[in-house]
Amino acid sequence: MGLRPSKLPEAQVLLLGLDNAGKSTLLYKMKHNACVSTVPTIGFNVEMFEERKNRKNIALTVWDVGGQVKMREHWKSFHQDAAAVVFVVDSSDMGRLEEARKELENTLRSEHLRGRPLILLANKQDVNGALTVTELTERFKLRRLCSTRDWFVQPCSARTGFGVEEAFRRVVQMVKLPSDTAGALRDNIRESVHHVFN
Ligand SMILES: Nc1nc2c(ncn2[C@@H]2O[C@H](COP(=O)(O)OP(=O)(O)OP(=O)(O)O)[C@@H](O)[C@H]2O)c(=O)[nH]1
Ligand SMILES: [Mg+2]
Repeated sequence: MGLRPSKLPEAQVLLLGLDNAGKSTLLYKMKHNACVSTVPTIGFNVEMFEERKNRKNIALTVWDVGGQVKMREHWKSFHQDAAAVVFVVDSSDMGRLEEARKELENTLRSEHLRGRPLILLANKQDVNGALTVTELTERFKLRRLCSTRDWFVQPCSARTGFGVEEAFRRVVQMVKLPSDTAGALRDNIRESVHHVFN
């Protein structure tokens, strides 16, 4: 799923969550530190980031997939290469918490996402009455749900920028890079294919 040839270690990050959770707003805040006005995403948005991890530069590709009901059936097409899942929740929308919890549970059941870290973003903290990290952790029963993976809940507001940098840093820290041996093997295969066909 890479967007450009890169010699840097690469990882794909999947940004999921219900429609209106704030995924696209977050993506552009992370990428450009800009407040953009968004429209519901039909399909996906994708951005590349170059970051430092373990004293090396790495390339992160962040896929922001639309969260409307008709889009959710496509989420699974993005599971296979995901090295981390970032699930965005509108912490102020009590009426849709259960729907969000069910979608998260469903997503984490995927074989392809087994053992992948989860970063839950408790977004819209600027709204009065938004659920806290502790409340969200309990409502989502995260300790039980994530007993076999690393997980972290970060409060943030894509609108004001509160917590967004911390959220991104946490993603970089928790993302699992494909092992160097896998990368070397892939490069060897690419070279062999190139050799055979040229
Ligand atoms: N108050 C507040 N509003 C936010 C925040 N983040 C996003 N919004 C608003 O929430 C609405 C939906 O934001 P989007 O980023 O388009 O939501 P999305 O998750 O990408 O939605 P889909 O593309 O339909 O899946 C927009 O009006 C945003 O301005 C936030 O932190 N606080
Ligand atoms: Mg969107």
